[in-house]
Amino acid sequence: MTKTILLTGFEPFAGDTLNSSWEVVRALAGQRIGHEHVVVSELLPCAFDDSLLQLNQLIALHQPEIVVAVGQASGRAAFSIERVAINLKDAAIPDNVWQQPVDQPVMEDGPSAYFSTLPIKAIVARLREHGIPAEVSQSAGTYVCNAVFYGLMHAASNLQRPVRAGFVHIPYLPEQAANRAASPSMAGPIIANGLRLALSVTLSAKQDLKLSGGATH
Ligand code: PCA
Repeated sequence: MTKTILLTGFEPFAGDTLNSSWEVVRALAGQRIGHEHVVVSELLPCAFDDSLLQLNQLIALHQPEIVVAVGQASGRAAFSIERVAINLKDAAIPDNVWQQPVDQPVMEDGPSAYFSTLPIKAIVARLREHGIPAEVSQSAGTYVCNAVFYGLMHAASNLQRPVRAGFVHIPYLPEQAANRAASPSMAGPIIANGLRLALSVTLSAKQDLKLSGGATH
């Protein structure tokens, strides 16, 4: 029986017409990873409340064994494998339904933070081996991506069956960066390959590698 890997990407936001996360995630729909896992790709709205509602419905519907939420991080030049989701919404810009929460919890009475259960160091190492820029990121921000990451880890920690889950921020696609001076980007096929590698490491790594992935600031 095939097992499901749920990959999510976001709709465009902040006036953009593209979101690299959805462009790449949808390109991976139906692909097989390893012998028995298949990718299901789903789109999330860039809206604080609806994204979490939909994510929970998708987890119930697809019963995935692994969930990786993917978001676009403008200004970042590398794959950012996120380490920690915090229980905080502090939106610098409104979401797509004009909500702009400031200093509110993602979940009342939730823990302050959840850690990714993906093998984040092993993923960074594998991507680098393949010549793809990657780093551990210590913050997914305080906007919709962090809220989805937090809600995902909360959901995963409350399921009966074990589900490994985490969040990956990716750069702009070149076509998004073309009209923005000095904006970093990464070609779609490279990002897609990086996501496939991240998923296959997640399937094979029983535990994470003890490699330095820290930051001094
Ligand atoms: N990036 C935003 C929200 C949606 C997306 O792709 C973020 O980093 O919060």
